[in-house]
Amino acid sequence: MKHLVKGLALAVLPLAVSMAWAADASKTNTPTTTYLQGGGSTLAGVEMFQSNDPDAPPMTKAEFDTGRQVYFDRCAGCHGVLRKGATGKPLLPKAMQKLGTESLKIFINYGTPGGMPGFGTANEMTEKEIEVMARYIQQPPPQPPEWGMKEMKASWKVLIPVDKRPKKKMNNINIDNVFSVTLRDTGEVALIDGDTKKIVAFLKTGFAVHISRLSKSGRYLYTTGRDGLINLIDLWMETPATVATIRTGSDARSIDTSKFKGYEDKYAIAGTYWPPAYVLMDGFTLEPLKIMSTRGYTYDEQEYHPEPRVASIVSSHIKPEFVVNVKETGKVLLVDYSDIKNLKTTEIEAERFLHDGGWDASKRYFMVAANMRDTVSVVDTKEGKLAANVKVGTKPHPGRGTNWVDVKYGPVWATGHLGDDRIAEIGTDPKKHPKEAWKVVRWLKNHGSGSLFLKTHPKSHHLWSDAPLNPDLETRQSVSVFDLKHPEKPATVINIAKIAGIAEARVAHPEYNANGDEVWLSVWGPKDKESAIVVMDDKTMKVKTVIKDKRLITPTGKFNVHNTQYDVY
Ligand code: DHE
Repeated sequence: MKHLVKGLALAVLPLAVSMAWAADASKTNTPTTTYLQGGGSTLAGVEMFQSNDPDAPPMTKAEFDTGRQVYFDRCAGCHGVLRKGATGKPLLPKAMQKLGTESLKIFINYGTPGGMPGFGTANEMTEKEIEVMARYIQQPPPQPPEWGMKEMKASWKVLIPVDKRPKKKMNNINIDNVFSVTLRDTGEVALIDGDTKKIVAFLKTGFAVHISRLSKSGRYLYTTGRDGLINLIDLWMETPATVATIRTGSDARSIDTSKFKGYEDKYAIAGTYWPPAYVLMDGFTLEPLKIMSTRGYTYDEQEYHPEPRVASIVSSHIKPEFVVNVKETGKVLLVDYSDIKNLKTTEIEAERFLHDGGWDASKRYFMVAANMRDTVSVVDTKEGKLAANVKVGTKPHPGRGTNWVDVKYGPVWATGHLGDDRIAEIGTDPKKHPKEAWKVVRWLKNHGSGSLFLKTHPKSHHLWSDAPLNPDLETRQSVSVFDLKHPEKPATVINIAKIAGIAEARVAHPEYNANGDEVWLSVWGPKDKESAIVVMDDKTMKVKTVIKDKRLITPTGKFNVHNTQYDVY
């Protein structure tokens, strides 16, 4: 049986990667699911879903609705709303029908060697839900509604107008060292004072907030939920609170704000997975100003793609530009916000499928992972063109990556990988180190594959790297710490979950404090069990504090105000 699973998986879905294993299980625990768990139905007298594909297996309307919700929560991030594939393989009806319900159930239950989790073996889906999903993906994908200016304006709320906000900082918090922590499964962020380690506020946000970003001034914090809900949080208030919200679409991952001189805090930009677009907004109120679709042609095959999703966005410090990465077309857009009525964009052919990335230390070059092509694309934002496509390891996943000066090769930016246990150091100084520029100059060995994030800091000579998606428990609970003065030495491996005294958790997303002498790590437990944040002393690699609170549920990303504001990583 094991062989059959492996064989099928290798043949059909070898590259599918999903991180949706952590999706909110309660979302599927609807009355519909309870009905589904109740066992098979004879379907007599049950309202059926009217599929327009005669070859698709029958489903009741209730089963179809469950399938749609589960697909959105757990599958769409990797396979796409229209199922044309990206990080995961395409799941188009004809190919799925060819495989048939029984084979599909095996994939969903056991996962694939390429990285798709076993939703059955991990207790993420019941047997009945797996059976429903196996039939659901043989149906033509339903297209969610569009979301234009009318819908955005209707969703837009200014809770505290600009003239009613404080004129100066009203609290005693050192906001430079506040951490905004994603509480993935409660739809909240926790703001934690990095000096005192006390929780300042829990703020309601969108569903499974993806990232937090800071305005240039450091006063405003922006979050985006996977459901497209943006929160604008004012850190100057006595207790920091949300002052405006808007829904920019129904599926989203990215947000940033204008950082060029003269435009500080003026504009915000949010990218959406659905509808595939980005929207420019007033930075102080979130009023939507302009929506730009990203539908179009892939850079290489010049095939029309109906769903080119906006992945990472960064904000230039050297030009009035946002860098917008379009996943499925493999294009990087430099969006000039100096005149948004006559918007100019530079469209750069990079690689597919663009995902996450960050600046090199000079903040001229943007480094972005095209994870399914094992490539890091380097964009020269000064010249407005592609500097290089660098081949790295299997499925690079840098987060924003991290920068340091290699003892031999000069300035480098680095990424870890989902698909192997190496960290690739890429030379980033074409002036002083032209031979090393845009080449992998050194490989470091992480304690395992399944790495998502890594960090060092200009004041540190340590590099911290996680492996939260590794199948081995001990590995995903641990981090590697490298001594960058001696890169030839193996890393020190520390089990962070053990330090927190939490058995059932994975450890993710190292983030430095503003001073660069502490590293914060998320001990990310299941949503009904304990989680924690562990604060490590960077120099001694010993624990400083374990932050626990019963409201600290499923912490994942952590964003230090200072480091995020100035793009220090
Ligand atoms: Fe992320 C960054 C997309 C799953 C935690 N993630 C990003 C970015 C994108 C993205 C496009 C870059 C945003 C930017 O910089 O503007 N992530 C996706 C997905 O499509 C995917 C694979 C599946 C999904 O359905 O969302 C996915 N991501 C996850 C998780 O399961 C993680 C581990 C836990 C969670 O909170 O959901 C996760 N992603 C993060 C974090 C960042 C991120 C913490 C920001 C890293 C940083 O330091 O900037």
